[in-house]
This record gives sequence, structure tokens and C-alpha cells, in this order.
Amino acid sequence: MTATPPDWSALRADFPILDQKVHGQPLIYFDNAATSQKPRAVIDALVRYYERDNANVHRGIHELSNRATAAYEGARARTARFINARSADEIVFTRGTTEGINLVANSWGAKNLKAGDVILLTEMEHHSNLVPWQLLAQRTGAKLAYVPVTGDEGLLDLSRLDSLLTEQVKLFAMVHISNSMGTVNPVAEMCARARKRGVATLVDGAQSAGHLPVDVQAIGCDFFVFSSHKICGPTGIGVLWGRQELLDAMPPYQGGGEMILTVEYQQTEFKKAPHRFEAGTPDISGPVGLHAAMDYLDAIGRENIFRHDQELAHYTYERLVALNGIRLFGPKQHRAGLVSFLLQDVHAHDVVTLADQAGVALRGGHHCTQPLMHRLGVESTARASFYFYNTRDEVDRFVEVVKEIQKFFQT
Ligand code: C6P
Repeated sequence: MTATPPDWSALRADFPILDQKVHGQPLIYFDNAATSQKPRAVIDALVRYYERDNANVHRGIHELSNRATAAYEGARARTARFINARSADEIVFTRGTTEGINLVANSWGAKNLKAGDVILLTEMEHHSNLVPWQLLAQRTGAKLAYVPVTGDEGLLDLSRLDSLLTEQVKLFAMVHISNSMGTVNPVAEMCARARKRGVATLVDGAQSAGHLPVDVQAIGCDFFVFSSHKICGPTGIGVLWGRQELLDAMPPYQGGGEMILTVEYQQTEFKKAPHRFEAGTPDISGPVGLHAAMDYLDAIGRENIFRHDQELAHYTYERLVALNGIRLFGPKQHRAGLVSFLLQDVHAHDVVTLADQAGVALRGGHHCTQPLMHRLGVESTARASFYFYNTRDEVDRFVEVVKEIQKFFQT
């Protein structure tokens, strides 16, 4: 816990990219759920790595290779602390959330699922936590079932959970924070209910890891995945955490260099986890930048970040709900730092295009949650998503822009 509240405006100054104009207007970056911006500390760590330490890892016995290896493995240990894993051996570096889920589906899923088994998901999953399971179901003959969403307020109907957790369910995969509606799901409770029935659990932490304190042991899941680029780190690197005993029992996902102990022409003996899941030369600068991002976020305190983003989202919600001709999605309570909306008779893409002309970066579309959009009876929404460097003044300007867009389409 940080004793004094963070100086948010000083922190904002750590992000060089925010200090610019777009279409002649000061940039207001409200597309943080897609990717966050990077502070100077992360950019500097990347430059330092390439200027001083760059080499391949785990192979050389020369100084630079030793330094690169120490940086790479140091980032793994730092990641374990970031999510309170029991050991760095439970941390697998991936390309991102998407690859982490595909790894579990292809390795754990292929080993443990058979025809007739059920994979339980929720109706608010991102395509990343849906399509890999569909592919696995097609291969194995397993089926998919879904915990329903209640409607525009975007909550899960957990009164249905126990009856959905049938004997056939082998895995329950759920999103921690919905990228389309901002819902914060009670994942610890959901995992506990699954565990009672012997069901393995995976939590998609793409929208949560950098926004609130994450403790995988307290959540009680079996797998947790997230992406560096959404938490102030570089793109192209992400994390799969898995319980040691599960990872150790899982077959490799990809074959190649680095993941082997011995290779003969007919057979191979593999390293233990996590190395058996990291075939080939990995992204090395990625973990270096991610390490700097995790240090940066934890110096602020993720409980502070969550409070800040939640306050901004509530403020935005209250200001938008006061307008006529607007439909808002997601819960009033248990909302993370994003607001999804639709203006009457205006396509979400038009909102985003006009907002861009005013310097405001939003996202419009199905947000890679097409089934959820269909469930809500819409094709798309416009979304403003916040991070700790965003301000109330920016929200005020954004609301003015929304009003101008409404006026534009009324005339
Ligand atoms: N959501 C958004 O604008 P990757 O692309 O692997 O880093 O993350 C995928 C992903 C998985 N789960 C959730 C809940 C997500 O929000 C995302 C990425 C971005 O909402 C891009 S669609």
C-alpha cells in the first residue's frame, strides 16, 4: 500500500505520447482497453537493454548472454511476485493473452478432454477465450456451455452456475473484467464453486492484471493469463500462469530449441515447465520492458489505480446517463474503468470517427465479443476506456464531444 495518494498529474508526465495534438486538438487517449501507453521508464528499459545487454538467452557463456539470461529470468521472478504465484517456475512467457489460452487449450485441453465433456464459458468472453475452445471442442467432440449475461447491465447470472457445473464440465474459463462492458466478475467465488466440483479453471486477466491487485492464490484458479501491452509494457509478450502440478503434467505446445533436455533422431526428452513451453528464441526485450512496467505500476499501487479508474468510469457514466438518446452497457456497481455506449440512430463507427476529429481516441465495434453483441441485440458499441493518466477534464471534454456528435446527427 502506498501511504500518500499518487500525484496523478506528475505520473501523466511520464508518458511522452500523451503530450501531442491530433487533428489540431489535444490528444485524449481513451482506448486503454485496446492497449495502454508506455511510460518513459519502460521505453528507457528497452533502449538500455538493446544498447548494453542484447544477446540470446540460455545458450552462451559470454557476458552479454549471461546478462540477457539474468534479465529474462529476473522478469519471470518479478512476474511471479506481481500476481503472487508460488514460484517463478509457474510463469510461462507467451505472446499475449491469446497465445496463453491457445497454449492451455492445445496442451492441457488436448490431454484432458474427450467427446461428451463440457467446457463452460460465459456469454461475455472475448473471442480469445472462446474460439480456442471451439477449435478444441471440434477436435475432441467436447461441447461448450455458457453462463448467461443478464442484459444491458452486463452481469453474469450466477444463480445458474451450480446447475451449469455438471459432472461433464472439465474446465470453466471466465473473463475477470469484461472488455466490452467493464463488468468485474467475482472470479474467486466462481473458481471456488468450480473447484468444489473438481472443475479446472482459467481466468482471462487481460483487462484486470494492470488495473487491480491480482493474487492468483487468493483467486484460486488453475490458470491465469494476461498481456504486457495492456499494462504499460511492450507488445508481443504476455504471461500464462499455471499451477505447477498442472504445468508439469502438460505436454509441450510447440517443439524446437530451448525446450529440450536431449534429442535423438526418433525421440526427445523435454525440459520441465516453464521452459518446455518456450520453444525457440523467445522475446527477450519484451520481458525486460514488462519487468519495468510491473515495477512502475506497483510503485503507484494497483489498488490506487483501480480506485482512480473506477471513479473516472462512474463520473463518465453519470454524465452520459444524463443525456437523452443514449444507451449504456455494463453495471453501475462492480464496474472497472470503461464505459460502453450507443447513441440513438448513430453508428458506433461514426461516433468514433467524429470523436477522433476532436482528438478523442475511442474504440467502436464488437470489441471481439460478437456473440455478446448479438446477445445484447446490437452490432457494436462505442467504448471509452481509462487508465490512471486520464483525467476528469478529459472526461468533461469527451462528454462535450458526445453532445456535439448528437447535435450533428440531429440536424
Ligand atoms: N482486447 C480490446 O480492445 P491480446 O490481443 O492477446 O493481447 O488480448 C486479447 C484479449 C483477451 N481477453 C480480453 C478480455 C481482452 O480484452 C483482450 C483484448 C482488446 O478490448 C483488443 S480486441
